[in-house]
Amino acid sequence: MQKYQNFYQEYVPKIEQVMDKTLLTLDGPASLIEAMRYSVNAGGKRLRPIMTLAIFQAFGGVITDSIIRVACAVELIHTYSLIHDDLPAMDNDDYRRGKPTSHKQFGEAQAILAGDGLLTLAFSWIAESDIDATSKVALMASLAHNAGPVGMVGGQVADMLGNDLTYTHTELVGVHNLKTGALLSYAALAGGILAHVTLPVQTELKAFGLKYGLAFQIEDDILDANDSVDLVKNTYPHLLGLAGAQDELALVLADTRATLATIAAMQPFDHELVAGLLSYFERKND
Ligand code: GRG
Repeated sequence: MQKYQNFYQEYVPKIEQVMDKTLLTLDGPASLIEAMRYSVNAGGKRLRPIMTLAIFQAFGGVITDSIIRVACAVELIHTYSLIHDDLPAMDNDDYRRGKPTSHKQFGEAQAILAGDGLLTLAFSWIAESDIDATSKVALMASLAHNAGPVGMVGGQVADMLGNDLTYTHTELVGVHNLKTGALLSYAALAGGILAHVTLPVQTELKAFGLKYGLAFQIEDDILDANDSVDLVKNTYPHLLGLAGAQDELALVLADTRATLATIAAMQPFDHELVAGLLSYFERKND
């Protein structure tokens, strides 16, 4: 756990420096770049690039600024999704990470375009990097798949359709896997692709990220339920009760840890560093 905490303390500032330095070199309209930088620099846990970098290093990779930029592509996609999710046509939120949302700060049109800019820039950061061509294509294909209509965007649609439906447990897992799990699954896989692990290990890394994402979403549902009087439809506490949701979280976390054990039996890696990613859950459930 300490190993991961040290890694996190070291790399979050580097992630933020590389992202902002690169955004500042963009030769686009100043107002657009300002809106993109506003949301990218608004804070956040940086969990997705941290996951990629921790897994990359755990399999023997040497982290450089170039690798950090590639790892941050998923953070750009995550940031765009939050900007668009906050828009009046979706969740209509005024604040995100303690600051006015992009559309509150810059207006709706600029917020939509800042999101569009981040979405497309993510692919440039991979395509224009100095990594080998095979890894580039694998990363871009997987990111497009997991962020798009059969991934996060599809999950957001299913989530919105849920306003008029009550999902079963299986359906709820499906929605969460797409909306939240898909980007985390990509983040885990990306670390493996960059470290050139075998295809079977890549498959298990994808599974690790997906399970981590499900746990992340159950945790988010539980935290929201603790903060509100009414249980929101299509959440774990509503479906299973608060105690049932806690039990489900414990089961999913055990399954997530088991996947790391499966990977360790296939290829040696720094298990302690990657297992540290699960400290996100331990802190809150102590
Ligand atoms: C608009 C295409 C589109 C997609 C939106 C990500 C998303 C899909 C919606 C955001 C709302 C939400 C609660 C999503 C679940 C995933 C989640 C808990 C996101 C927040 O991620 P964190 O906690 O955020 O990593 P920070 O601020 O730390 O980066």
